[in-house]
Amino acid sequence: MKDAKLDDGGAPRQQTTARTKTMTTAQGGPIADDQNSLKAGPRGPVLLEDHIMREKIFHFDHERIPERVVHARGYGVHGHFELTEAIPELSCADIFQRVGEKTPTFTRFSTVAGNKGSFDLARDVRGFATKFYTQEGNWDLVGNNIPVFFIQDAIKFPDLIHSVKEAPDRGFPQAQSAHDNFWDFASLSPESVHMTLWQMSDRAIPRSFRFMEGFGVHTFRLVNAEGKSHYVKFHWKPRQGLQSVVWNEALKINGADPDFHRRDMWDAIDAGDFPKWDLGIQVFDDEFADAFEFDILDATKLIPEEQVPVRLIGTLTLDANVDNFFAETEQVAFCTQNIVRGIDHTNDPLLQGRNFSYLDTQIKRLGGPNFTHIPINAPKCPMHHFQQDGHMAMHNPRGRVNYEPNSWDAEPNPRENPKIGFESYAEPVEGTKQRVRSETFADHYSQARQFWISQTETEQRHIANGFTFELSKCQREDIRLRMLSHLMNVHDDLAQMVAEGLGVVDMPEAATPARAPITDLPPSDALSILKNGPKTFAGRKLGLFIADGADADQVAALEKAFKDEGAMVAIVTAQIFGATLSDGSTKPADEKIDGGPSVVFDAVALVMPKEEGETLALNKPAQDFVSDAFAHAKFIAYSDGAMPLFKATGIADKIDDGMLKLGDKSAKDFVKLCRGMRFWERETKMTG
Ligand code: HDE
Repeated sequence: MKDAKLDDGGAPRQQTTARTKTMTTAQGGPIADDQNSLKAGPRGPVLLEDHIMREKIFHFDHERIPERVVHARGYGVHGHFELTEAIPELSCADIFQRVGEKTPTFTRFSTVAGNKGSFDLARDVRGFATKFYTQEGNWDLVGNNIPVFFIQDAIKFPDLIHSVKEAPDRGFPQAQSAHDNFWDFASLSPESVHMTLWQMSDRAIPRSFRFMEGFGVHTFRLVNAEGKSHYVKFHWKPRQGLQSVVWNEALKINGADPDFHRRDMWDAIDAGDFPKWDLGIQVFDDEFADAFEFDILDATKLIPEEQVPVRLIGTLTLDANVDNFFAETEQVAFCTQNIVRGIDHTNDPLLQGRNFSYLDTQIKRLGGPNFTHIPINAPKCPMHHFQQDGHMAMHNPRGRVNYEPNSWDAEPNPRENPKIGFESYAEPVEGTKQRVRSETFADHYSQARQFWISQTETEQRHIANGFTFELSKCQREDIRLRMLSHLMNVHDDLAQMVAEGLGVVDMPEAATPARAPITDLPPSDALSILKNGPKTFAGRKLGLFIADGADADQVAALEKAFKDEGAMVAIVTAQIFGATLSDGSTKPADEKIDGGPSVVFDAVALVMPKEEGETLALNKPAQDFVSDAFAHAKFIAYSDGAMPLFKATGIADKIDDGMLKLGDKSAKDFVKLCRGMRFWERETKMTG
């Protein structure tokens, strides 16, 4: 409604209705006019006395808090964890005791390198951090979507992050590792070679947060009521299956929809399609640890699932979007030190460093030690302690007792409780004080090779292309060659493919390994995305491009078949008002063609009469819709009328088994085809 006061400078403002509330200052004083500042006359200076304007602008000036130094761009969602298998024999953690019990959670997904306003589909590791509000305190599992890390010792973390983030002199490149500084650091730190293979793989360009795994990365401990400990690695297995996009697609998605991942999560939850992950544990003892080829304290190594199977013990369901992004997603503070009785740390030097870093960074980021008073961070179980005061103290104890021991018996007067209190695992520790790296951490290539040989050909091609792309962005040849010298120790095929991609004629000498790689580690299927893809098209999205005169039956059949599968369908047209179908009905559009390019869909269908196909053949966004879907190996259904568009984009004579002609085949046949996600065969016929 138009504001009367703005127009006539004094007429009464619109009446408040039962659903609106009187606007007030932060001090609670009702506000009569929020449009005009207090002035000395209509054209006179604004008066400093205007406490309403000053308060409003002062608050606005202080809206921002420092963004996270890493993982600045993220997206948080509420959910719950339900225990499906109790493990009292392994851990006395309260959360692991009663099958069927639900524990509330908050999960934040993130990219690592980009700033808060960067795009979602950067080639990057994704954070996967979950806070469990257990009845015995908060447990934060602060993991990533990749099970290994770049470095072995936390003291290298600032260097790693400085190298990948924008250069300090020029302030770019942003949200990407494709530059000299990162590859300089990586190639001078052979311990990061294994992780770079994961980072160059499609794991680093997930289709959605919903379709990726999560890993606690480090080895932790589970400790039972008798104080007995087992080692554990935590895994999140998505019920939705694994899926990624291709690199050329990622580049285009970032332009078409920089919020692609957060929008996907919001939309799925909003539609009631709640994503689920199973919590898996790999449990092992000292005997296994001693016999294992690598050091279980080395975060650049994983334990193949074939060697220690993943046991599923519970399910995480994400079922509610936040009410307020800042209050929840921005202010949530994960700390690896937040563990509960029954879970403990190990001597992994990366984990030990993290335990210092997270608490420290939260104090700066959230302005003081009372960030645990912010609702998203506060435990949901009772808590009593003598911590007091400080900035923004919200929970202030009553009464005179604020120290321990004391002889008062007034309530509340918290006391220690050895029966249920946290106890560190009684690990015998002894050693000489020295600044060293254990020799057991020295093998940097064997698991990189194992990762490589575990991939399908398509995935290997993508990894080699990833290295080629990134190293091609390095201006210094010596950096490119130094990285290549490491890849030569991983696998000849990889080194050759990258060398060819870069146009290297004289291969460098292979890097000298600190320890000879093991070359006979067997492949592990669990490391491949394509071997662990979804079995249905559920949760995916079809882009249905239609034009005036489109066959109403074909459109309806496609919509029905995909909805029955549990997939979403977005209608795309040349104009946002939609299209008039063959039966005279109007089909409203979800996207105009240039706002809904095929890169934001998992599969596409084109239904249009020939005349419209001819007009659209001259439309650049329509051409891109078709040629990108084809190049990105997507399944394509089409009516005859789309042929002029196919001709204009050069694919009319390349019709393949990933394309289905409606009429000859049904919408249901197309759904079946789409369950394969991509028609990878097509990719082998393309270069670049
Ligand atoms: Fe983090 N990391 N990290 N990290 N990390 C942060 O804490 C740090 C590491 C991870 O959604 C920071 O609250 C060090 C591994 C996630 O809010 C900071 C080291 C893994 C998130 C920090 C690591 C992670 C962070 C920045 C090397 C996977 C986002 C803001 C020893 C297991 C959490 C913050 C969220 C965030 C430090 C390495 C995961 C600075 C020193 C390995 C998912 O404290």
